[in-house]
Amino acid sequence: MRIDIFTLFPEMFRGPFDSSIVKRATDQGIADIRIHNIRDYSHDKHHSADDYSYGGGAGMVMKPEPVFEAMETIRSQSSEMAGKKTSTILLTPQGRLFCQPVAATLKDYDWLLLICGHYEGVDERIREHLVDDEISIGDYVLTGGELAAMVVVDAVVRLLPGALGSPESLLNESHTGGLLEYPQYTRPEIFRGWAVPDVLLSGNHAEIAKWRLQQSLKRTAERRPELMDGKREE
Ligand code: 6GU
Repeated sequence: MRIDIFTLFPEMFRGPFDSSIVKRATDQGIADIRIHNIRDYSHDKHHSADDYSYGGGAGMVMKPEPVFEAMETIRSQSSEMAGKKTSTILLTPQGRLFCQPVAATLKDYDWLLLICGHYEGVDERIREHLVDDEISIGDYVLTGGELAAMVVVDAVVRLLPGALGSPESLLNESHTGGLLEYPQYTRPEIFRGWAVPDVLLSGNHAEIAKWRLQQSLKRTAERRPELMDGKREE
């Protein structure tokens, strides 16, 4: 998967993409992530990327020209991606809510172009004429779309074939089947007097699976009741 990120703060991406699963995926060639500074595509004296809002009011708006030029430059330099399944996504608090099914849909794309919105907003013509999709990662306001882009990239890249050591680890994790994950234990069997549940030591795989499903249902019902609709142990 090729991922191009357009941002006013490219330095923010160094740490998160240089560690853990995303780093391994890029090292292995599973993901090709490229960061572009929108300001490099602004040609006035100060390389400005924002301007006042028509109609007045507080807050600056991201100008269309540098964003369009950055996007068009990268697209025209990427003829190898012509005809590939592509989505251009704006990260904005006004976008549709990101969740595991959205991540699972995005993993099937060959090329994601992510625009990190900033300041008080972006010129509406970016939305109308450059972008296919708008995503928010939750109902709170971040300074910019950069952290949201990192969240989306992390959640999508770990779903790519080969990104995780063992693909089975995707099967039982929280949100995959629409439920939260069951409690997990590792050694020691007794830690400070607190014992691992007997069933997990029983070797009875059917009983263990049943216990885990019960625990997932209980935990989801208690913590995230809105996820429960229609989910009951048969
Ligand atoms: Cl994508 N951007 C900003 N600025 N704030 C957010 C967000 C995105 N998602 C949640 N809050």
